[in-house]
This record gives sequence, C-alpha cells and structure tokens, in this order.
Amino acid sequence: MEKINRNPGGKPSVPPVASGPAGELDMTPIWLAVIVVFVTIMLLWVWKRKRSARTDVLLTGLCDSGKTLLFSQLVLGEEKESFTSIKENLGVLQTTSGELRLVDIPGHERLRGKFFDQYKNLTKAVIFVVDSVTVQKEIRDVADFLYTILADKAIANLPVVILCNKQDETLAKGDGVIKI
Ligand SMILES: Nc1nc2c(ncn2[C@@H]2O[C@H](COP(=O)(O)OP(=O)(O)O)[C@@H](O)[C@H]2O)c(=O)[nH]1
Ligand SMILES: [Mg+2]
Repeated sequence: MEKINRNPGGKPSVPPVASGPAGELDMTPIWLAVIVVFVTIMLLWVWKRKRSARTDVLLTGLCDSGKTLLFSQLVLGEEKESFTSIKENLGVLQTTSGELRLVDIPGHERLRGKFFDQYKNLTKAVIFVVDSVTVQKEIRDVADFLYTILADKAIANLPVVILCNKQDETLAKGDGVIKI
C-alpha cells in the first residue's frame, strides 16, 4: 500500500502554537506580564513619592547641647545667642543638591517627644547634637533619648549623625570617648 506523504517539500514542520478553543492565540500570559509590569511601576512610583516627600533634617539632642546656635550658623550664617526654646525653629538649608528644611526642635524632656513625633515622618536625616563637655554627667539622658530615636520605625534606614559639639572647650570629650 502506498504511504501518503504529509510533508511533501521535506521542510521541517512548525511546532503548534498555543491556541484557544476557536484557534485564537492564548493572550493570558501576555496580559499577566502587562499587569505585573504595571503593578511594579506603580509600587516604585509610590515608594519614590514617599521618599521624596521627606525634606527635613532634624536637629535634636538635649537642652543646651548647641542645636539653636548650629541652626543660626547654618540657616542665617551668623551666631545668634539663643534662649531656651519652647518652639521649633524652621529654616531653609541650601545644599549642593538642592534645598532642605532644617528643623531645630526643643530639647526639653517634656517637649522633645511631642516635636519629634510631629516631624519624624517628614525627616530625611537626623543630627543628634551632644554637648561633649557635659556628656558624661548626662549620659543616661543622652542614651535614653538617642535610643528612643534609633528605635523609632519612622527613622529606620535613615542617616543619623551624632555631632559631638563644643569641641573648642578644654574639658570636651573627644568622639572616641563619647562613642563608648
Ligand atoms: N563653647 C561652645 N559653646 C557653644 C557651642 N555651641 C553652643 N554653645 C553654647 O551653648 C549654649 C546652648 O546653646 P543652644 O544653641 O541654645 O543650645 P540648645 O538648647 O541645644 O538649642 C549657648 O550658650 C551657646 O552659646 C560650641 O560649639 N562651643
Ligand atoms: Mg534651642
């Protein structure tokens, strides 16, 4: 009996394409890929917006550590003698990569928690100012406040600078001593 040749030209046969019941192309994987890409772009956009919404640099630390003098030097470019603050000081800080808002919050025990909570979600970086002359005497209070800041979820992954201030004073402790 003669065999019927189903591939007369001897050309390699094309593999079958996935098709739906009516012989159409199955678009489900393509739609899934489009949805995944779209959701990823949306998540990246939300995350970027959240990050860029943070514009503040928070100056914090105990009373008399030198926050307000530093604020005056950085924002006003002058050394203004300050008084015990009960309110925050806000100012614009010019940097090479743009403008930032500098927030000097009061260091008084009763006020600092409230102000920290008010600004922490807008904070991009924290400067924790330490009075290097009195740090050993006030170590419990300094450590307690620094721990509160570092343990706060709103500050997680943000840069925290510990500034050992008043280094011009002869009795000031160096950063090596303060680190311990
Ligand atoms: N010697 C010295 N005194 C400072 C320095 N920074 C601040 N002070 C003084 O420390 C005192 C408290 O400063 P202030 O800025 O009001 O501290 P704040 O309470 O943290 O805002 C003021 O008398 C300042 O003149 C510093 O770097 N060296
Ligand atoms: Mg002050």
